[in-house]
Amino acid sequence: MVVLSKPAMKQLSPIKTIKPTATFSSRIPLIDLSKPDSKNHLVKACEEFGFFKVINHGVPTEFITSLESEAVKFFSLPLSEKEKAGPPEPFGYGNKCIGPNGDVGWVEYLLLRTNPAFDEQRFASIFGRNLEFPRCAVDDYVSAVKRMACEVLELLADGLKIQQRNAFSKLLMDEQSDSVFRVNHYPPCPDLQDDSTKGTNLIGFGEHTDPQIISVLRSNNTSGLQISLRDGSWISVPPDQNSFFINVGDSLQVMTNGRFKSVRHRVVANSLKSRVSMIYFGGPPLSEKIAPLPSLMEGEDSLYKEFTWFEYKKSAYKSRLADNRLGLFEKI
Ligand code: GA4
Repeated sequence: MVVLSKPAMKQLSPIKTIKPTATFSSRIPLIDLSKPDSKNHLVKACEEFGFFKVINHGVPTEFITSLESEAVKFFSLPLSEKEKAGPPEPFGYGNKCIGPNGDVGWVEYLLLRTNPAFDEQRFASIFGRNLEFPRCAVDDYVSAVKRMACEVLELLADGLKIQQRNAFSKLLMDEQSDSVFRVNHYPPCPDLQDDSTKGTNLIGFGEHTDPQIISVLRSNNTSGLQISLRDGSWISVPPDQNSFFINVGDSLQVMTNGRFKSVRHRVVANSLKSRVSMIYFGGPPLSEKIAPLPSLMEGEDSLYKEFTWFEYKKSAYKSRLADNRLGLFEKI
């Protein structure tokens, strides 16, 4: 007799491998936030790449180094300790499994809410399970990064000549903003020796776009992040621990009626070094209607059906990582 475990395990696909063919690119837009013309460069970067690197960002170095060293400490704990903060539903500690639908990667992570309005749930998944993770280090880091994300969004609104400078940033500033913070650890991947896998690397985090408005990523000096260009080719992003990398998310694509494109990206595990990254995903309140800003339409029709962030998120959590989530919301 076959006994099925209860609840039945979701079918997990094996972790994919990839030939390390993408080349490092110097084409990635570099935005110096201290320069007066940065708004125009920002708009161009969002149109052409949906991705750029930011320097002179104003995030204090001590917030960055302190959170990174806490993350390294946490990921060095025995698995049984880390698992006290899991499984991620969706918040908490996760190992290899990403999201609820069978995606896997060579990664372990902590996923947290950032919003004090959800304080109960925010750290419950971690502190409630008796695990120490430095709440104030997360708060200091996230508030500084959120401030920078809002500055970028305001410069973008200026660059797009939107009258209301805070048209995008107010969604992140809202008390109910549904933003998320993620700390990822990609251990060095084992040497793959089978005939079919020799010379390949494991996928750390499979290709996807971020559903939110904007994502702000910072990593240690280990490579791994790759972005997809408009022609579908992939390039490797040279790591830079002193800078931030910013992604346009699906919601910003919709709010600009497709003028900005959310960027497909993925992480390939490194065979020699650990990669630690921290990402702030700035999202709107759940009840917010996500629609093109009227001033950006200039007589055009919206490319998208009307939906709220709650509806988009619900549908995202039914999808697989690599799916084109916006497809369901495009007008035909
Ligand atoms: C991708 C961006 C963020 O990391 C994330 C991810 C989320 C998760 O890991 O729980 C999702 C993924 C992300 C999009 C589709 C769904 C949900 C895993 C997944 C398969 C936290 C997010 O907001 O969306």
